[in-house]
Amino acid sequence: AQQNCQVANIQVMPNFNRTLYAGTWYAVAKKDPEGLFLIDNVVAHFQIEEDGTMTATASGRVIILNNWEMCAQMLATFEETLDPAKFRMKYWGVANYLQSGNDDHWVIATDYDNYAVHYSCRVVDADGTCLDGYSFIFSRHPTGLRAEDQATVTQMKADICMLGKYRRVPHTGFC
Ligand code: ODT
Repeated sequence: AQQNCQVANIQVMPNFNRTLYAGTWYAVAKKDPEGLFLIDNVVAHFQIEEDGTMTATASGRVIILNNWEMCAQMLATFEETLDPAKFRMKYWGVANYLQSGNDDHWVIATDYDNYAVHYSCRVVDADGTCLDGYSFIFSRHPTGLRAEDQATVTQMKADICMLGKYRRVPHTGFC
């Protein structure tokens, strides 16, 4: 495990297989970026298009304009890079008042059937560490991670230098 927290040294999923990754993932924990957007009830659906590219939809509870709580419907396309587990995610909302942007989207680790650890650094600091980033822990199961996956996921949180910075993402049926 790397411990110097250089973004450039972060290890991602070897031989990432987007076809196995496709389908529904429930966020169970999140490390927020500055200016948090998706709060809870976050579910993502990845699909592989006929041309082989990966796209996704996601929904989650957000609060916009100070006090307006709603279920955001989001869309994303993924641009490949030289590393199959590292994408650029272009995202936007179904409604134009939702966030849009272009973030790194790295798959750190997944067993495809139970858990996935996602990482995105938005701003790399002058020393090479991440100044502003976010990460989702995903489960295939709406009830959360299996007990046998928890140690693996904790190790991954440490490897990406975000251990202790996560909060639970409840699923209450809001979205
Ligand atoms: O919630 C935040 O604070 C930052 C996240 C903003 C980007 C959300 C865009 C979602 C677009 C549709 C996405 C699909 C899949 C996403 C999987 C993980 C990362 C968002």
